[in-house]
Amino acid sequence: MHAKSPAATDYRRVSDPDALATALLAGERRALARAITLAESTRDDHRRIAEAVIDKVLPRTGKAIRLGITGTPGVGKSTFIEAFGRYLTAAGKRVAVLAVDPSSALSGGSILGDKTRMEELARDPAAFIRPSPAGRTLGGVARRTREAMLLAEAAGFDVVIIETVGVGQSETAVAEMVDLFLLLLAPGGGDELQGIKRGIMEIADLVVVNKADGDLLPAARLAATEYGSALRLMRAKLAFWRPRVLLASALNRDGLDAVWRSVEDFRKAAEAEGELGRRRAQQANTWLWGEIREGLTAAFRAYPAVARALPEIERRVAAGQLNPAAAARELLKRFQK
Ligand SMILES: Nc1nc2c(ncn2[C@@H]2O[C@H](COP(=O)(O)OP(=O)(O)OP(=O)(O)O)[C@@H](O)[C@H]2O)c(=O)[nH]1
Ligand SMILES: [Mg+2]
Repeated sequence: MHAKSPAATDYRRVSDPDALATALLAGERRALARAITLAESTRDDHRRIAEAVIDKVLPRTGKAIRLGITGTPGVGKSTFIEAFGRYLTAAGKRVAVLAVDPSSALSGGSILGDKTRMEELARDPAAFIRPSPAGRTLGGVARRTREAMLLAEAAGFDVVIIETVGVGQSETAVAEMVDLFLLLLAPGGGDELQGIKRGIMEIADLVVVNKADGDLLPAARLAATEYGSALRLMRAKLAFWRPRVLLASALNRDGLDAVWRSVEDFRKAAEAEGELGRRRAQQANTWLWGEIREGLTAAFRAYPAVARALPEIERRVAAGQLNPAAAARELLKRFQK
């Protein structure tokens, strides 16, 4: 498939937006990897190239199904994504897997870093796996993941899976960039034991109880029933969709087609209602304002008259000597001059 010409190019060095965009649109995975690396870079010149590439390919984005997957450590995310990813590529789809994990910068590790559990998918020519970008803020990590998602779509991936660990704030960030959100659970334990926050249940469009195999099968069935009742008691997030609870075994690769059918049902229902377009328009607006906030904050901090006064003002606010609202007004006045 990747015959002569792409192999002749070392995309790790390519910095011409036109060349990168062309190769990316042709589905060249190394060009995609390079474009994402540039988007993740902290260097301004790199980011400018990435932005130019994104500008060029933007009309070719938006066709993929964007799927968020979350679950607490050990529930089987890696195993499930490998199994589900292989199921999809066997069905002729191209699958990109990205991760949002702001904690990885601190721990040094990264979800999806454990390639061991996704060996097959990592070697699959129809799949593309990218670990979470390093970054100190969730905002920064989320922005880079959004850009990686657009780039992957332009490169022709039909399904973009965004993985996150179901323990922090990252689910909300992921919910703001996907079409549907899948919560992976393990049998038994109850939600407290599984460390699941109610808020995560509320944003789930699909709940999959994994490990429904062997000795765990009865417990998985019970958990599915319990979560089904819990979901029925919550107010519906969407008028056109009732969250579903499914059973699966990532290990035995069971139940994957039912998961995919639900994803497709969701998408069809959302499209019929015009909801998919609305959701994405809303997400684009949220993204726009996130960027504006980040850009303004950076400009504000760098502004000399602000930068000079900031340490002392922050100190006095912290010491309770200065009202934060008044302090902010004072700093904003300096910025506006
Ligand atoms: N019985 C059974 N075990 C499973 C299944 N899926 C995953 N496991 C096992 O559960 C353990 C954790 O699986 P992972 O896929 O690494 O889970 P994870 O959610 O990616 O974990 P973290 O990356 O630590 O967050 C492994 O020992 C898997 O073999 C399943 O469907 N059935
Ligand atoms: Mg994992």
